[in-house]
Amino acid sequence: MSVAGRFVTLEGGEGAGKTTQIRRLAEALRADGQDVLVTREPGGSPGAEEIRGLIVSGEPGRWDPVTEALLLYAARRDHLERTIRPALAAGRWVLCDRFADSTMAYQGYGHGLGRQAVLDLHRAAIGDFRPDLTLILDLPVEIGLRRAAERGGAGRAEDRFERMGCAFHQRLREGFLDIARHEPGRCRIVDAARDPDAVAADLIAAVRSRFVP
Ligand code: T5A
Repeated sequence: MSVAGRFVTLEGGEGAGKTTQIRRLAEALRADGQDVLVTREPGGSPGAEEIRGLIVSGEPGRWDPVTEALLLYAARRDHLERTIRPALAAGRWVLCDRFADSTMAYQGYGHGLGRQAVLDLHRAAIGDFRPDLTLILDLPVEIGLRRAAERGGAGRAEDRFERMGCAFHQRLREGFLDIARHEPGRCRIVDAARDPDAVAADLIAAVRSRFVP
């Protein structure tokens, strides 16, 4: 495979399996000889991890949507400048558990901020920076929320978004699908309701087919 750094993001709703799958994808790419960094949002740099605590804990209505989006983009800029760009410049592959599409889906579609407001914020905070490839793990809302609950979702310190109700989660699922319709060249939708091995095989194949000549 190429030695150039690549930026690949995994996206999806609650309990979609991003954390499970990003580890497997990293293992497969390392076996291909790539130097891989796994990171996450919100977070991924010391400053952004501090901001994460403000975003993922507390009452669901703690922040209005604009404030929430500003916090997310403050964390994202720090993550980009301190972690992602240096790794890409060093030729590493960066696999990121959530990135800007989560803000579009959760705040733009889920909380009703709208596409244009999120696009404007994106441009102001990080310009035209975009992933090379985005893998969207899609599954019915009830399956994802059940998985998150079984893992110990409700009552966790970080369950603020899981408690936002089914209608919210349905809007953000539609939001992720709409993002893929707007950018079919960058986004791949993967059926995440299947067993982990089947999902992993699709994700690894999607990455190899996108980057291997
Ligand atoms: N947020 C984030 C925004 O609102 N806007 C933004 O811009 C950003 C970046 C934190 C929260 O922040 C919000 C969204 C989030 O609510 P997070 O830390 O990624 O983001 O939190 P979650 O998405 O809630 O992470 P989860 O851990 O719930 O989901 P994952 O990582 O998708 O799922 P995973 O791998 O932990 O799996 C969940 C459970 O399901 C099982 C696993 O073993 C685990 O128990 N599982 C499966 N079971 C059956 N079949 C499969 N295929 C399975 N895959 C996993």
